[in-house]
Amino acid sequence: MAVPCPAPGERWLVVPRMIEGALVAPQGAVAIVVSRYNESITRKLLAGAVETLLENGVRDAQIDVAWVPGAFEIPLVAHTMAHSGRYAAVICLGAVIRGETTHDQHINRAVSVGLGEAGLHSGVPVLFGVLTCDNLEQAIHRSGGNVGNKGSECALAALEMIDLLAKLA
Ligand code: INI
Repeated sequence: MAVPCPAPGERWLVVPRMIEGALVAPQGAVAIVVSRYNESITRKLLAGAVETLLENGVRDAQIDVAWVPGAFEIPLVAHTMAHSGRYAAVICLGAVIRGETTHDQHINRAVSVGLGEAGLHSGVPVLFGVLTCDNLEQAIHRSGGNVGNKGSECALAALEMIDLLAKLA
């Protein structure tokens, strides 16, 4: 039997058990890996992530920030931090901007696969806050401009995932 999903505000006819993470401050520490390449953008992603964590009750002493040269280096450090047993989540921030060659495609593929594996193999949420843009304007819009701040978005996703995994444990 197909069970229709109600619109927001409508009642469910059946009530499955819903499990969701809440935006609560975690007990443990949160790691942030951020790349220096396109630093004018990545600093804004970092500010967005840190501000959002603090706004949600995370203390500054619970946040460790590791800087890497470029986005390509993020997965190794994310993998190391995720497997260290010291962090409840690893937020990864970077900005890859398309150039004249296919270099960006190789970086983006390596980063997305690497971060996915780091999360799955460690069991620790690894958040993908690496912008993959056609130009600088797109990156500006996504780092605190009119399309939000990907760092802030990842911070919220990190808190939600930490709480969800705790509930599933
Ligand atoms: N790194 C980035 O983070 N963003 C980019 O746009 C970028 N581009 O365009 O080249 C970039 N390159 C550096 C790369 O991530 C490595 O740091 C470098 O290749 C050394 O491994």
